[in-house]
Amino acid sequence: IEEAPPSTDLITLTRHVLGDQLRLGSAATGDLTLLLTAIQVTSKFIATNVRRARLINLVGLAGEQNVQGEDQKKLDVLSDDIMVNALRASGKCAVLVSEERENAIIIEEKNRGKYCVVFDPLDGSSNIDAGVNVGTIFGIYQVLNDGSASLEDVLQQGSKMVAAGYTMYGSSANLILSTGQGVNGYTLDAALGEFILTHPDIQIPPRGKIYSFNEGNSMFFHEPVNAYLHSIKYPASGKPYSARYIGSMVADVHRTFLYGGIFGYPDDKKSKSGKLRLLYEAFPMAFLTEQAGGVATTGKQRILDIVPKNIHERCSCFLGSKDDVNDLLKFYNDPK
Ligand code: AHM
Ligand code: MG
Repeated sequence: IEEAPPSTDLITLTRHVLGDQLRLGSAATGDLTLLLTAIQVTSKFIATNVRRARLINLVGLAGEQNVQGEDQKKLDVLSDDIMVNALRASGKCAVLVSEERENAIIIEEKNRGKYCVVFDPLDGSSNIDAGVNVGTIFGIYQVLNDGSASLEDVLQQGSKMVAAGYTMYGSSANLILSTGQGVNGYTLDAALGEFILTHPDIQIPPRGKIYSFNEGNSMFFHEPVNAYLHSIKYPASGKPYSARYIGSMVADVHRTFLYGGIFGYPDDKKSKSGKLRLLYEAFPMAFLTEQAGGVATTGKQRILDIVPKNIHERCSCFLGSKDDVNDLLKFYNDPK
């Protein structure tokens, strides 16, 4: 069998985003493209570290020393450093919020740009020792007033984000991105060092056959969630849904985008606000979900409508196929 010749017209992430910006005309300054270039570099750097983690002593606890007597950093602390350094150096950021840091970083005036980036540098890092997929999640806002930089800039509704995405570090590194005109997926070509467009215009199937919850928490779940789960496990059709739960949000959401179904991390009787963080977990994933034709809700309201009160707050989170999430909402709206 003859192999097809390799493509000589690769669409890189930068080329793709630049094309979008050019189409927007004079309003676009190219700043977002430059910021996304910085984010791409961090993803490549983190991907390399995740892959080599065991070999270069990155697994384990921060605070330990390696054989050379150097302080070791846990992979999530290292990933956070990588992100903060690159974003600050890009000159395009005003405020940064990281899961790893208690306080927001206000970028000093001389390096300041007009974007704010909220991110979880290495989500799912508790899985890393087992080689499970982990990822970086990010959301991008524009500052409220040009030149300024304050906490208010990152306490805006999720719907105000101008872009959001994640990079999943698995057998390959996949960067999924939306700048508000649909969702595209890019795969890192390690030889070229470029993210290449491999999943154009991702649309979540309107209905799936998979549910993804940590059902071990069922005894704490509120009634609508348990009633919904019962309905998909004991359906009149006799065809129950399949359970898939990796426990790494990026991987569980990624599968949900491609195959459809529902992902949920609800608030419950024990975790009153759920577990997932609003700013840098729920918002970016909700933004991508809606851009891909799905629904993202807390059960009581649209996630992107929430106005955050503090940068690390948590929220209940369900997202995925439109029909599946709407089925769940019926149990919230019409409790028996
Ligand atoms: P982390 O930010 O400390 O890594 O926690 C977030 C992770 C998500 O990736 C995942 O969806 C969730 O925690 C899994 O939680 P649980 O182990 O309670 O099911
Ligand atoms: Mg996290």
